[in-house]
Amino acid sequence: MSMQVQSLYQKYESYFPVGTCASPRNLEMHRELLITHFNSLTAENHMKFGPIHPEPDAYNFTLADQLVEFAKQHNKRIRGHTLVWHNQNPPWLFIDGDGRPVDRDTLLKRMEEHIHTVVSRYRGSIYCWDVVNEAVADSSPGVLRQRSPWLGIIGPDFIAKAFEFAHAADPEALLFYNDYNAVQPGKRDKIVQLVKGLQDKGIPVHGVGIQGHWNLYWPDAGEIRETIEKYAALGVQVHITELDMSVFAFDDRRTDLTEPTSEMIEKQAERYEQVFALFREYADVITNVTLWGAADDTTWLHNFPVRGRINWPLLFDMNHQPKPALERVLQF
Ligand code: HXH
Repeated sequence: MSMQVQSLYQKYESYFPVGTCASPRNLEMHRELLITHFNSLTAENHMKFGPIHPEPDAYNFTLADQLVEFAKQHNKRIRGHTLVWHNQNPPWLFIDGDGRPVDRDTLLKRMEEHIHTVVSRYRGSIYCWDVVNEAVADSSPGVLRQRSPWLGIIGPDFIAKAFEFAHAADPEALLFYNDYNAVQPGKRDKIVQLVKGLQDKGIPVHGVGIQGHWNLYWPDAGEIRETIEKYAALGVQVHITELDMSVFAFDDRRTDLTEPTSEMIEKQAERYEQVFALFREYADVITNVTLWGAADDTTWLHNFPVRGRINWPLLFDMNHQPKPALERVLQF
């Protein structure tokens, strides 16, 4: 028995595509939800460097190909995620045969070969790429995150190089810089600085991805609005790339809740209503809104940032039924 609601992506057809992340597991478990409610898909993990390029001379395209096939069959677009990041890399990537760090030229060659291979393979199937993920520092003074082997070995131009390689491999693809805490004023201004710097050098960058890993208490809508305006002022598109609305404050350590409280569910509905209203207002710059999951039974937030803290951050519940948040997002 399942409640009938209108299709989410159809309701938003004149605003922006509405996406979710896909994994081999939820492609099966959430098959109907994916088909009915979302028209954009992002691989949660299997296009990342480690999973897709586990050995220097071996790629594993099986899962990525399956996603592309599913998307073709069901007429969904695909956001590619992600080419250059400091996490989920294969063990071989930054070292030579003797286990010593490789030099700049070697790593640039590896980056170029990887980007060329992956982006060309999906040319025409993947319409945009998160070329660089999470390269900006949170609170330390400089613009760039210091703890990244890409930065350490190549230097700060690793970002420009990644965008150039991606553009060469698929000149039609839209190229994004994607990050979390991207609405937090300090970090937001660094992202603006980064993108401006790329634009000044003539590097092809077409958009900023705002990972919407948000919660009931943060961020406030005014901060989101200001952020959208600042990125839009750069002349780039904005994607909301990884939206979920945790029912917990970030550092809440409680792991004993087995059901969300009714207050949480109501507050969450208000928050989703508020942010989607904002997204609609900026539909001329926001060209994709992607949730980081379809239903509450599979979300990375069950284990982040607190292991085993069950969370209920999405629009469909544990049984794949619409939540009050979904109804409010559809009500306008
Ligand atoms: C995203 N990172 C990734 O882009 C996505 O690929 C992945 O599937 C899920 C989330 C979000 C993230 C960023 C930093 C981070 C944790 C998650 O590191 C922190 C660790 C502790 C405290 C704060 C951030």
